[in-house]
Amino acid sequence: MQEEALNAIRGADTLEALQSVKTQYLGKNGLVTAQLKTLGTLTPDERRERGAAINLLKQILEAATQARENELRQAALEARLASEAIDVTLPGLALPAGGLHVITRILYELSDIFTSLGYAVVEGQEVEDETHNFDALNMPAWHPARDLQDTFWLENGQVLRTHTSNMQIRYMETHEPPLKIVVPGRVYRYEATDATHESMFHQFEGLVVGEGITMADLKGAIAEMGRAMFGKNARVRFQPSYYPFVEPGADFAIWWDQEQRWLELGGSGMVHPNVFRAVDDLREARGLTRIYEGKTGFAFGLGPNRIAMLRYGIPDIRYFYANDLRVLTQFRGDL
Ligand code: FA5
Repeated sequence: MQEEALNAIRGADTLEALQSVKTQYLGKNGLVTAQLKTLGTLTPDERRERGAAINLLKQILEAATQARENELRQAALEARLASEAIDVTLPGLALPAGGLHVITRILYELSDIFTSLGYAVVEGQEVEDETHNFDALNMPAWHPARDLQDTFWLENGQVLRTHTSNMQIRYMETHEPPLKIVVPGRVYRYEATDATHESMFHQFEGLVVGEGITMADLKGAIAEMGRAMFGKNARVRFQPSYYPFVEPGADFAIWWDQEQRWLELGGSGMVHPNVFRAVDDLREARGLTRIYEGKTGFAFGLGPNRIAMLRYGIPDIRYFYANDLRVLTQFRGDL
């Protein structure tokens, strides 16, 4: 029986199997216990001899059970350690990380350039009234220039701003000169979309107001921006153009040396006296001093989409806003 019991103990490959073998031999109704119970029928001499043998068997089986139990526990521990081991040399799981939109990065880049020139960056509302989007910018309702920018009208008579120039008015209305601001933001136009026109796009506006500001200051600011964005050989070109809120007005282009071509970027000019007058009217209505009449200033507005398209070779403006990750992740950059 000893041989058979030892085999069963050594062959038990789980703690549960071992427990049932132990019960089978050493339990209250087990085989070894049953043998002890037979001792009563023997003579005292036989009982002593037989009793000693059975106790020895019991001790051997208990020791073997304990040993097997230790083995099984050790093996289970090792298996667990092995399965939970961390191999620090394995490559990590690549978690998908977001990134800044390519237009956001251009707007940050432009804002950084002008911040370093002492400009403040301000943002403004996209739902605007006619006064700030048109009237105060020298575009009264009868003015043909109103048709230059097709407009999304809201049911309450407000508009989705057609340009960031609304912030010229909003800022001057509540701040005194001298001032230097830039305005990155979204604008909206009710027009058919094509490769270079979207109904929602971005603009980047600049406004400087003080005493004795001239066209040379405007040119200097645009040239500084050009060099910071397109390298030290960048040059600026101005061509006469018409915007109701500036006089004189000019479109500007920057020489992109690397590509040996001019980049038409936007419009600019000297702030029209009618704009200063309208701002003073708005200030007066708020109980603030008339302070802009007689001041001088320049303003510009450009399209960052165009910069991004040319710089990164993006052929269609609609890619920027179609939320196609195959396009956007190519320009993710660092966070
Ligand atoms: C304006 O919006 C003026 N507010 C700019 C300005 C500011 C002039 C200050 C003078 C002083 P314009 O409509 O040309 O001007 O638009 C400016 C730039 O926005 C354009 O050069 C172009 O780059 C971009 N743009 C205009 N319409 C669209 C469009 N539908 N889709 C994408 N970009 C556009």
